[in-house]
Amino acid sequence: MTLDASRLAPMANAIRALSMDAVQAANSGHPGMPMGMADVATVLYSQFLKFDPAAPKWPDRDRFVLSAGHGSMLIYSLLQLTGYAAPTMDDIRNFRQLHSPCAGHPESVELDGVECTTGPLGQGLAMAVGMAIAERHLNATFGDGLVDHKTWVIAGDGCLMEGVNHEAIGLAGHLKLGRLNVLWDDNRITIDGDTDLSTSEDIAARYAATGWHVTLCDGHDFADIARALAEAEADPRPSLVACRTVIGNGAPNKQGTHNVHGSPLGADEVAAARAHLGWAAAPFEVPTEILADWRALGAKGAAARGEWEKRIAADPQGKEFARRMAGKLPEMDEANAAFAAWLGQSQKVATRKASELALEVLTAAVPEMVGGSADLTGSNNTKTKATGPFSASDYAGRYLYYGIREFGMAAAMNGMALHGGVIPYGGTFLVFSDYCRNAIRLSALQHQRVVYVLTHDSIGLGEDGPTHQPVEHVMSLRLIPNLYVFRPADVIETAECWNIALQSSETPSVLALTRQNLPQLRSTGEMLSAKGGYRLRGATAARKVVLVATGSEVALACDVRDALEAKGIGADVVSMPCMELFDAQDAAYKADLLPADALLVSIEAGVTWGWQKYVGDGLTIGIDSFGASAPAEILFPHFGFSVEAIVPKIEARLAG
Ligand SMILES: Cc1ncc(C[n+]2csc(CCOP(=O)(O)OP(=O)(O)O)c2C)c(N)n1
Ligand SMILES: [Mg+2]
Repeated sequence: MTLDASRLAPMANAIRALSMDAVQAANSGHPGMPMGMADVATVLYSQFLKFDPAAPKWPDRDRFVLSAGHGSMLIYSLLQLTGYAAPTMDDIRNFRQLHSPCAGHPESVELDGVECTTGPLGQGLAMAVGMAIAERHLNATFGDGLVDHKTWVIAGDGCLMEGVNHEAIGLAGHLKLGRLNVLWDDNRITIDGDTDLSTSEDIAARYAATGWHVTLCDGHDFADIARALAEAEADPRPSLVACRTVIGNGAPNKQGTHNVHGSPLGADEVAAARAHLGWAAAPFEVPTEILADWRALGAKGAAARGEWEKRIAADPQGKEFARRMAGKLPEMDEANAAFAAWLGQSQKVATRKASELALEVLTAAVPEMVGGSADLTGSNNTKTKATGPFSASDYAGRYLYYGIREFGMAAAMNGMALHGGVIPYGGTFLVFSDYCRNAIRLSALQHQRVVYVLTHDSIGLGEDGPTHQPVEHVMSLRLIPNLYVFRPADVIETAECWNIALQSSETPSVLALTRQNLPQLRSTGEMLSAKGGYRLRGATAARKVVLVATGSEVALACDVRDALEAKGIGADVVSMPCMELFDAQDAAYKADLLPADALLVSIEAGVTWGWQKYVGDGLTIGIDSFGASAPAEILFPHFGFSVEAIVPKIEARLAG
């Protein structure tokens, strides 16, 4: 729909008015960005973006990501004006208030029209890269008839300045994700003031150097914006459109300054802006003709969606596409049978290897799994026969070489999961989870099924030393709400944890896996890991001790138990591959496993902090310092992880 400036200007002013009024009413928020980008957004929505407010989750819609999430009123305005069921005008009146879906920063779990949760600068754009990857992959798999959309991003100076931007655009440029278009709010202002306080980077040159197409426009000239967006759309490379804008455009006395970034304009300036813009309507009211133009624009997407509905109904792959987009797993009977057969074996492998064995089975059974690694494929054991490389020349591939870009990988995986139709998993060393921690947090906050394969999970990695040996990581990841942190003890638990991770469609998972080999401890039982913790060995003599361990320390706990039993001291071993799942069990189950009348002892090659909640004033065996460079067999006893060191401690406590 091509409207001339006389119609577009008042439409853009509706965004400006709603934004300044909502921020004013909340007495907090960011009016500058939505007012500055109102013109660009109006052109995007009126002439370029493919969307249907009546079907916010329509799979072939364009994805729009407001990476500059502080400008949330921009997207809330757009959703309301174009006719989405939510947010309502009342929701907007309650911007930033409890129970309004119009949170301070846009949240994908609050509003169907919000594609991803943004606010942590840089990550929206990086997630958009993942969305563009998913689009190309599904297009290569299902064809143009079902998958043919673009990804549009509005990003600010902050999004471009963050380190993750470098990772994200490097990946996008390399993969030639030409359907990704970033509209940069080039207003030269951030919170502290002018951007020349902190940067003198040639951003256009940087993007061009990573394989992007770069163009620019006057972000307040509708025709020029449309010209630049058309150029971006046509170029086969990912595009950056530098939209030269004035922050807070329309607020006559404050625009162009950092004062409009994150504070209400104030009653006087709001009145002055109304006069300046010729906006006579009361707060939260949009004049009928202007609203009609917006609604007409919203209604036009129904036709394209209708055509698509016809195509999917007629497509032989339509059902499979719908299954994947719904996030439903396929039949897993064969995979389950393969795993059941493992019980009868006695495989002594590292859990990273066990994960690879599980992945061989799972990636063959679940075609939507798309793997990858941040340049540690051979260490993370993430590549399987079923997953060929995903590249600019083969988007059907299911394995991403993310390069040394942990944060970029994690954010891309969030974008892929949010896009839908794929289940991303990716690997790096556990110790580098800190590099991508905020993206892991966003997986959890957004309820996304992303699986982090984090190997080399303790001092057990050996000679690489303390820089590579995680100590606090497993426990600190457990602090993140809605994240399953699995530390499986053997090949059987590893397969179980992988299965749980795949079945958990609203929760991301971390698999903390060993470099070193571990004996197979289980030959019976089905999906015991689903309870988070379970009794692996029962006491023979009268029970005095319960040893609770995870991962590589479960085998040690079994040895400690045997030594105690030989001395007539009865001891159980509880394997606890996932604290979060154990915590969800009922009180009776937990009390049965961790009885009050026994000495409770935790054994984990990580910080002891946190174990007290299970063992009370029992014993916590762990490592509360950094590790050291040496072979693993030397390090474990050196740090007290041996039968010889642990048994006397237990005996002393029992005696004392
Ligand atoms: C990772 C991260 N660091 C810091 C912030 C706090 N913050 C929010 S907006 C902003 C400035 C962003 O500047 P810009 O993107 O140019 O936005 P504009 O002022 O132009 O609206 C900062 C530092 C954040 N949201 N995320
Ligand atoms: Mg800025």
